[in-house]
Amino acid sequence: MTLRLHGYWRSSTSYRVRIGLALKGLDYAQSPVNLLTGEHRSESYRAINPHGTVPMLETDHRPITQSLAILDWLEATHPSPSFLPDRDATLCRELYYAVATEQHAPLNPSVLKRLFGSDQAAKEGFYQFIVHRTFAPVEQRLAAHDWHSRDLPFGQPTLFEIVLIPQLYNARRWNVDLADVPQLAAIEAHCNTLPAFAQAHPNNQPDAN
Ligand SMILES: N[C@@H](CCC(=O)N[C@@H](CS)C(=O)NCC(=O)O)C(=O)O
Repeated sequence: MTLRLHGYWRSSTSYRVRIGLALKGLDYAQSPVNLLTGEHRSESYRAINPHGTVPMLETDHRPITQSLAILDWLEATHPSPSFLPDRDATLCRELYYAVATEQHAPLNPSVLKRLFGSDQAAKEGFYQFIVHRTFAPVEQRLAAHDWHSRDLPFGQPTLFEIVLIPQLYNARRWNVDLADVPQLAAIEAHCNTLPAFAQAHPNNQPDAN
């Protein structure tokens, strides 16, 4: 199978997919799409991906857009190791849906620009508000959860970590104070020691600068 990922090094949704591909042990080529110069809005890119977003994964059959659909496809076509735990899969889904949908969507650069123009302070304030609104309840759910292992709430990397780690990376870039989410910070520290997460890290991508 030939796979080609169209993504951007700092895009958190591209980062999700890179972690997923690495956890499944899959090789893939990369075609960087520069979000800063607007390559994702070009006619040629939109002809294949009308959403005009990254990531997009080209497969032998058809291109797939939307990071969660790509991760679902990876799970369906390469079931082992699974992205979901045997136990507590519903809690795992609850947590990753919260981070992926409630946190990521309103923090997209195009949304921030539309709301706040070039007012960086207003963007940062909004960013910090949205991050805390999502992370605080996730942290509480984790405190009440019987962790499957010392380092990971579900005993293995799951869709929760795949979605969480890129959002923590972004939160740090936006100067969000993460002192009140120590469990999330500990999960991040652990994941960053794992080869799949290190390989997928933005700094290790061909278009990183
Ligand atoms: N729901 C989509 C969101 C994709 C998305 O918003 N990607 C961002 C980068 S993280 C993007 O391409 N933004 C371009 C823009 O906002 O113009 C997914 O999960 O793939």
